[in-house]
Amino acid sequence: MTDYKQNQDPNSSSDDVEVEDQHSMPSYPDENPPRPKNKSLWMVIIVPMFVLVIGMIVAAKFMPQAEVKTKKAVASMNERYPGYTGDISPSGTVITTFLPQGNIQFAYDLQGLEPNCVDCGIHIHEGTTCDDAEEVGGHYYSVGEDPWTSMGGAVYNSDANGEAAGSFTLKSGYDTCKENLGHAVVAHSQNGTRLSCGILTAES
Ligand SMILES: [Cu+2]
Repeated sequence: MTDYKQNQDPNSSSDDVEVEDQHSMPSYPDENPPRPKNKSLWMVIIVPMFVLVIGMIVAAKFMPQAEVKTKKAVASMNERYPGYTGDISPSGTVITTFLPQGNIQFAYDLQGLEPNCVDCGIHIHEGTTCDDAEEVGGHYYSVGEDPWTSMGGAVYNSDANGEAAGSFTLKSGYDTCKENLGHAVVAHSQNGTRLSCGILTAES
């Protein structure tokens, strides 16, 4: 019987060569860094900041309008034009509204006018008084051509009872309430005579 002895030769180990191949440098991917943190920084800070700035710009655009309390001015037309001694005694109210597009909406509700006055004038004048005819002046505008004309639509038409109610819209160039406050509104007769006068005041 052959006794097989296990060959346990310690020198026979051929795995003795240790592979010291860990010299390869850890590679740093410098060329295309993914930078995930920077990207989220954009999303978290820059984008909301951008939205905030846009929001503030939009808000600022609407702020001046909110700052002006009133966009309407009213005039009581009960006073006779200074120096007018005729027998027409108009009364009533004018309401001017200053629209965002730079237009003035001019609404009137008048009584005591000449009956059946056709395309009779009613205007905002330069003057800021109804006490002195010399100071009421001409029409109040800054655009090239006078808009306070029948062509411009600045008229009223009264009925058989001498009443007139309606409105027209025009552009005078003075499109804010502030610019118009204190100015005189004048209602004219069919022949252009200045009949009544009222000062534009802020609507309460
Ligand atoms: Cu006039």
